[in-house]
Amino acid sequence: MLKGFIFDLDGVVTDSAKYHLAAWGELAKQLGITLPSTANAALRGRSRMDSLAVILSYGHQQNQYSEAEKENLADKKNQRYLQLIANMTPADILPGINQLLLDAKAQHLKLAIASASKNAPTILRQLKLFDQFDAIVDPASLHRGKPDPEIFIKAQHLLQLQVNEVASFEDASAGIAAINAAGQFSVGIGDAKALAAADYFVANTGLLRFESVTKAFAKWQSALNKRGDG
Ligand code: B16
Ligand code: MG
Repeated sequence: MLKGFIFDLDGVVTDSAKYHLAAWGELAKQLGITLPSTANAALRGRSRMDSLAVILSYGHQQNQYSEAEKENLADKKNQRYLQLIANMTPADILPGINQLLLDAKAQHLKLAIASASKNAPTILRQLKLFDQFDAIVDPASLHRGKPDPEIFIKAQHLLQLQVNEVASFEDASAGIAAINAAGQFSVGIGDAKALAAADYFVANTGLLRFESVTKAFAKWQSALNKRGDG
């Protein structure tokens, strides 16, 4: 039985990617690096330090800085990012998400956030959603990033639920891989090709319906039961 939803934040609850990209773009400019048009997709769901590595690689500068200097660069980007997200409001919640949360709450589902972002609590407060969630995984507590399943397993444990009792939502292919590796029901939102491995898919959050997700979950669950591993 479905008892919980686990959400990625950026690209699922809100579009913080545009602020990440703007802040990285400013840092890149200061370093004399031009970001390619593929940068947004490349940065999606990656940790802060992994994102910096991608930015530096665009300028062939990955070997030019000490670890301490890299920490400083990442910190500089984060300070700018914090300035940008300070302007976020509930209007920045992606379409369909408020209704989905309301419907899930009405059915007494527990809710968690599984985001790679250390700024997730700040963003949720800006969106006035912080109190809606029963658990927010602290990414600093993790050993491995997505596509490793660790963050989704942790969120499920924080909700005190079993693997066949949760549905997890992601916009990044590495996120869907992480959910699938955790053995959870995966909901992909965005690019059909990139998210082909998802158990259930919609092109954007505005198309998410609580009933459709629960129906697809029930189908997945009964297929698991038939196979004997549900
Ligand atoms: P921070 P998600 C991810 O969020 C973003 O997609 C990614 O671009 C960002 O680098 C990462 O969080 C870390 O964010 O610098 O705020 O700790 O998609 O996992 O919700
Ligand atoms: Mg995301």
